[in-house]
Amino acid sequence: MLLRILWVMMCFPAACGVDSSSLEVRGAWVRPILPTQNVTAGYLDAVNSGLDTIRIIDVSSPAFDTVELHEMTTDSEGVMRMKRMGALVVAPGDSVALRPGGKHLMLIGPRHTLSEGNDVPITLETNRGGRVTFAARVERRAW
Ligand SMILES: [Cu+2]
Repeated sequence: MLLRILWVMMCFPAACGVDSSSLEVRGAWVRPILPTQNVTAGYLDAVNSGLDTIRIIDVSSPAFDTVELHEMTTDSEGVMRMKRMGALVVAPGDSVALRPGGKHLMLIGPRHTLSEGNDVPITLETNRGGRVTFAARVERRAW
């Protein structure tokens, strides 16, 4: 209830729609950052339990300088490349999986050390100005 009240206080009435409350994030995790790199990837399921299409247009985290929505694609020479997505679209009653080898969050420029077991706060922003904040656990997984 408190979260609900805070939510109402944080956004403009006209911008707060069905989409934000019907967007749910499940199973979020982030790969540990290798000492030689300043980027890592995050994965999750974005679930839309509402009646309207949700477009996730921006992602941010206080733990990183930048967070981008990326997708793995295969170019004309058969090489896998990462491409930035303009938006992540979740159809009503549907879900979108961000997984290794596919769509993912690209977390760029860590602002502090992240160890396994830490939680990374991440915020998704939708096209209606709604926001969903969740914690992604730093985990070492084979795939
Ligand atoms: Cu990427």
